[in-house]
Amino acid sequence: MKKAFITGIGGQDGSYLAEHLITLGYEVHGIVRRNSVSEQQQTRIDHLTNKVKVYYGDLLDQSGLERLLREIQPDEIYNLAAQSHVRVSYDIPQFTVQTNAVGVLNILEAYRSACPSAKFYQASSSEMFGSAVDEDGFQRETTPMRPVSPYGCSKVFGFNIVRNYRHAYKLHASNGLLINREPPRRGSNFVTNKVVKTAVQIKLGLADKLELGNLDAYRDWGHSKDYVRAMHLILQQDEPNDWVVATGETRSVRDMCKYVFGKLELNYEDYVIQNQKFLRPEELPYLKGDSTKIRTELGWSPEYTFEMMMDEMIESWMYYFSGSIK
Ligand code: F7E
Repeated sequence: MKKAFITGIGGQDGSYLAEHLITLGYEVHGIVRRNSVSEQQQTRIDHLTNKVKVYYGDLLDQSGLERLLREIQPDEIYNLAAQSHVRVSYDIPQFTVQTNAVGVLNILEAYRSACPSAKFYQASSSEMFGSAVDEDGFQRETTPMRPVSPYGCSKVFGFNIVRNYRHAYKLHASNGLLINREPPRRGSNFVTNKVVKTAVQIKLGLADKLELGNLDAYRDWGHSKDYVRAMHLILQQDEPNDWVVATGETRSVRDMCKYVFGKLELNYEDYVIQNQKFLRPEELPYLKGDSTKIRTELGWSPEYTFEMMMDEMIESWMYYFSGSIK
């Protein structure tokens, strides 16, 4: 039985990845950060309680990571833990950089010392491309990195230190450069779930407006379940590498509002207003990933369309607020 160790197992990708690995027969271990409301730490993995081994851990606590890796001796390590909110990275820039940059170095050091023959996956991000777009409108493995947030800058360090350790210490350490992943388990302060949750509340008479930031930002939105399959696939290769994982389609926040409100037989223009507080000091205006490399070399492709994913989120919030699927 293969063993996997997941940092950020309580997050959206971590929880879907744990489910995926369990179905493949893995023994799954993971860490969650301690906070004062313990019920909130494992809500996304409550249904896996007897199937995963969860420990307290933190990317900033290298000795704790090293001890766990030494005890568990995993075959695969997935580093998904991060301060993952881009706008919030402006509020807590030092914590973001400590966790997302120095934290990667910490787990790499623990891995190198405790179980160097394991394979390592780093959750890199399309935010690393920032304002750089190739002439054909896509971002791909060769696109320059010009991040536009403390989050993006911290992820660039994580990406590069993984490559550095791969070459310097001959470690099987890979980067997945993932574009936005949006399942129903997404935090509701990210735009997709915020739009769907509030639109459903409006439909049910529980809210009367939706306050957003920039409606004209374009993103390439895929489903986390498709992306965790890619993470696992990346670690099944003989050689480590870097891979962009994306749907290749882009839509604006406005397009998404139009779709979600339309599905609920509402006109988004009657409810959506802009609030300055959701604007970012510097915005990444446009994202569209080219995942040709992983599609052609590893045979990955997404199963969810944008519409399937948004419909799933609408159903999930409908069920949450009204107890029935309408
Ligand atoms: O914003 C705009 C906002 O916060 C998407 C993370 O997983 O993907 C994610 O980062 C867009 C931005 O995700 C609101 O300005 C408008 O242009 O859902 P988001 P993100 O910043 O793209 C990347 C790949 C990651 O790696 C990150 O970890 O939507 N937007 N109005 C808004 N965004 C939010 N959150 N809230 C609004 O009210």
